[in-house]
Amino acid sequence: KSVLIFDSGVGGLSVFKEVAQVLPEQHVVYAFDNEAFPYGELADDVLVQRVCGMVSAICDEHDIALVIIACNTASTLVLPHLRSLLSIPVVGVVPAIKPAAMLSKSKCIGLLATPATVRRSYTHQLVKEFAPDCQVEMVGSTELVQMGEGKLRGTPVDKQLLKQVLAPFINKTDCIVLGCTHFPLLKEEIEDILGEQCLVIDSGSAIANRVATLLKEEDQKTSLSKAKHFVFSSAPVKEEEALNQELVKLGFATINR
Ligand code: DGN
Repeated sequence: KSVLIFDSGVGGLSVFKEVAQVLPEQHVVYAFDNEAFPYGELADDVLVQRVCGMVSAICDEHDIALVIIACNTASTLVLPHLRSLLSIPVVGVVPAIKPAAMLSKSKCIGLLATPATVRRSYTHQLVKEFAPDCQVEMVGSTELVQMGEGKLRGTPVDKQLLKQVLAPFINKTDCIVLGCTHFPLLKEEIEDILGEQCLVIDSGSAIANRVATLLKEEDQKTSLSKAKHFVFSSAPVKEEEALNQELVKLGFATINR
């Protein structure tokens, strides 16, 4: 049985890397909805339909033990719908507000996510529940999603633009949450700009541990094979050497377009 990791683009690969660390033998299917990318710009009802449609179709066709929605934009909206459709565990990735509030000394924290995640009532509820004593600076950016996609394809990161987007956090917050799975791909550059005094955290390793626990509870057998992982996209992707190399490096053997 496989674990399905789903995102609108390649951001979910940041979650895959964490899962592969904890469960190196686990067979993974990675699917991305490049036809509807970027999710941060979609209407809520469109997003619910797309994610439910694509994920349930893949689960019907493949032997999937567990689904990870490796996208904060989708998770903060779609999880209840998806859980009512599927009979297997569905793990979502949502902003790590709780650990940030616990780690912050100054009680001034930041959330860097997509514009949609920053708007979601789910996100505001997280803040109310887990960071009531914190001032939370929220920045929604689609440019950074594009930057993460670009970096994985070999495009140099525009540090000037990154600095502009991060400006509300500079010398202000002592901990920021990467609330979009594309952003850990830019973690080094973000840390360089924010400096040592600001912790940069994401949900990746917590998700990987949660997945390991759930699989153990379900007593799923991991699929062992040399050619471990498969990739699916909702629309053909043009031949991209840098992306291909990255996928091969991560152990994806078959790329289905
Ligand atoms: N990677 C997605 C997230 O975590 O929110 C968003 C990417 C997008 O489509 N905007």
